[in-house]
Amino acid sequence: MSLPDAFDPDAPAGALDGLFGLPDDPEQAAVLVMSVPWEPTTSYRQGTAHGPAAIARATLQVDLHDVETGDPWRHGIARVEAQLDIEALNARACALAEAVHLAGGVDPARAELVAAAAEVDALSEQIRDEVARFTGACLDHGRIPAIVGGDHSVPLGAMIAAAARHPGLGILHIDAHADLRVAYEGFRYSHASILHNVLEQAPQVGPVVQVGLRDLSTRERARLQSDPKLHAWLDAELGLALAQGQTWAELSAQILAPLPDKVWITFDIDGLDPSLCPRTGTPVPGGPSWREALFLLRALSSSGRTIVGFDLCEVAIDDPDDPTDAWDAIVGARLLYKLAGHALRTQASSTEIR
Ligand SMILES: [Mn+2]
Repeated sequence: MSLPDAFDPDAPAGALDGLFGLPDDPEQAAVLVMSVPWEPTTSYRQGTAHGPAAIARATLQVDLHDVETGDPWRHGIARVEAQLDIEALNARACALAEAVHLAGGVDPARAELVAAAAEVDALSEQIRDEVARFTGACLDHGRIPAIVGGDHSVPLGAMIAAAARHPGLGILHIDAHADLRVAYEGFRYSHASILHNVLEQAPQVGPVVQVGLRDLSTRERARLQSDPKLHAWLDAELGLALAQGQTWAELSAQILAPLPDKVWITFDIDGLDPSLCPRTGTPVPGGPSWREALFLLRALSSSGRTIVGFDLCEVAIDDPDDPTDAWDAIVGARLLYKLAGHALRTQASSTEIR
């Protein structure tokens, strides 16, 4: 797969171009991106449903040569439309969820809240199945699937589909939260439950490596200590090790050690230092810096493992019509390009990408 020779990677992107100013041609692209503007279970602060469109706009000012991964653009990065009207489903689900959020969760004595949460769960299963269909089709055709959320409930179907095709699949999960809650506010498919749901609904998933965790419930902490699939790196532990003189390179090697040959990356932007994502739904102080996160990705893509696909969730902006409200999307667009570049680096022939 390659672009026409006439394409100039240094030319300014036009407003009508696809992601990163590249032709939006899924037939010719190695990385296929599905936008999933979905956020009904966002419990604190909304705006991540604007994430995919804001990221897409911000990609137009990303330089296409990447000093770490080479020239990912040569392999093509194109959007694929969902077969569902996700915006309409999201509007419906958010309207249903609003009363639940206002009540602080589902009160079992209030039948209307129980019914609303059940309907949100059913809509969430439609999203899960559509994301699984897309991911499975990408993998079956030798492409790299990339899911852009939306809240962090979005990529459940992706990890189900990827694990079905790669039994034992490892998950690299970057997040401030463990996302191991058994439902949250009464929503089974909550952003706070994604890893619990992955472990429950994708039993073929192997080791799950979690990085940057700094906001845990008591039960989540207990599960981290008891579930043999989970390899969690609390941000406090990482900070302590760095303060005591361990290097990030040493820590990165230890972090990645449990991962098998095939890896899915699930990246919640709130895992990063919140100066990089101030508008995300549930920001928490601390977390890896930009450089640390990119080093970890580089260590992974240099390790001989294959990144089979990835998702990027929880990038949010407040006002999609305000061009100055773009910082989080700028970070998200650059992270999307880095993720694509590192995934390609593990799959493309070494003569093309070093
Ligand atoms: Mn999170």
